[in-house]
Amino acid sequence: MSAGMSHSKPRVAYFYDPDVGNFHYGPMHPMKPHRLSVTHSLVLNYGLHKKMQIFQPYIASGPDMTRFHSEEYIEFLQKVNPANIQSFNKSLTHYNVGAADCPVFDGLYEFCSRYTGASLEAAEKLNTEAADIAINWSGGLHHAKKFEASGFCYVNDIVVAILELLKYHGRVLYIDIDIHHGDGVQEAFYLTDRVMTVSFHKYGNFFPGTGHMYETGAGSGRCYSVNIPLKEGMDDMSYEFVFQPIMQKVMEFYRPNVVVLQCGADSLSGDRLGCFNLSTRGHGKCVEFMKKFNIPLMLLGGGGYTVRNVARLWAYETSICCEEDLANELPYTEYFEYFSPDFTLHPEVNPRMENANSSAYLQAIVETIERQLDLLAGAPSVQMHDVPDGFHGFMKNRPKPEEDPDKKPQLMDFLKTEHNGEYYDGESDQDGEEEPET
Ligand code: EL8
Ligand code: ZN
Repeated sequence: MSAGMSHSKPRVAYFYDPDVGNFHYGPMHPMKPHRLSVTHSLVLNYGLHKKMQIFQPYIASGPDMTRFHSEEYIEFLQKVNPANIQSFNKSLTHYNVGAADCPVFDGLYEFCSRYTGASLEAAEKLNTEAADIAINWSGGLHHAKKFEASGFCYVNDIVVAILELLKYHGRVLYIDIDIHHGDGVQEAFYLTDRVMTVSFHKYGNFFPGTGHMYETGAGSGRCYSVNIPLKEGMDDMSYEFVFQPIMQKVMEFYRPNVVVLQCGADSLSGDRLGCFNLSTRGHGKCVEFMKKFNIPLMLLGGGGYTVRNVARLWAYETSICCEEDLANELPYTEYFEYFSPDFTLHPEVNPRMENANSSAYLQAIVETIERQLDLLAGAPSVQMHDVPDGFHGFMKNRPKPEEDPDKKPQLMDFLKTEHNGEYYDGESDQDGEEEPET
């Protein structure tokens, strides 16, 4: 970051597409892109737009997406729509689209282009050192796989953005604090030491069923996937107890050149689909902790199904990046009634919620993970290779960064080429949870 010796505030690039909140997964569906409009209204009415650069983001193309996803899958997403769905029966099943979790809705492909384009341009801002922190709350859709949709996620904007970061950064650290395991990102980079993935999540009878602490990577990626499986009821103190020592050790041992933090808001107390008990301040402490390392940082959204709390959290975490204190009394916005009856930024957590994570359990997890990290024989010696020409196709007319042979590695040799479940137990333990109270 450009802080240098005298403490200057980090340069924040914030991406917001005014149309992205108008897409709709369908009646009753818990994923509501409208939450992004509510978030943005708080950001504006707190005056945070004066403290950062706001960009209407690039709209990703098919070729941008097929840097990770298969061409057949992206072509399918481009073609399918509610009017022609009946002529895609086989493909719908094949690509896991059309059922309750990943429905076909009006503008589906356009929605994917917008949230993915924002994450891609956020990566470009960090690559060209035009910003110290880049924020895209519409991104963070961490379940999407190379060949299929999963868990409300169709295109994995995180993987696409990390591939862009790898053009100029030897080592990328991905951290996931969504309550669900970041399986799509872990799978994409499971075989490489160029990306370390660290996921804190609910594990046990919970979607997607992966994320056991013994999923540690394979081949060149052995030890570079880190999973912290947690039980229901995680509160601020417990979360800090595991997050800070583990991330401190990861930073010392892996020495990443850039950090991507998925800030899924479904780990907050009271989330419609979640079962943790974090406060906005407790969740935000993870952002504060990672920001302190003064390494280029990308913040992405993710899950989050109690809309008023998603907006509160992401507005608050935007303020942390801008180093601006926000009053607990919310400013008036067109969505003011969402925040009744308290109209405050920091809602109370559930004082009666039991924390199933005992101190002994958490201590054992930290010790196990620290032993895994001790196996890291220092930061990987990352050989830089020329990037194949095709990777400069993104935003062609943008100035190409100066040609620096030390900055452009080979990207594709580590992507999982097989879509196989060999590292997982095959079927994810799709939880049989009842549909939440609406
Ligand atoms: C629920 C899977 C979890 O409700 C997806 O849980 C997590 C995505 C995430 C739930 C529901 C779930 N799906 N990742 O945050 O970080 C297990 N799906 C659901 C879908 C449609 C729906 C209601 C629930 O609306 C209906 F189709 F019923 F109208
Ligand atoms: Zn989630």
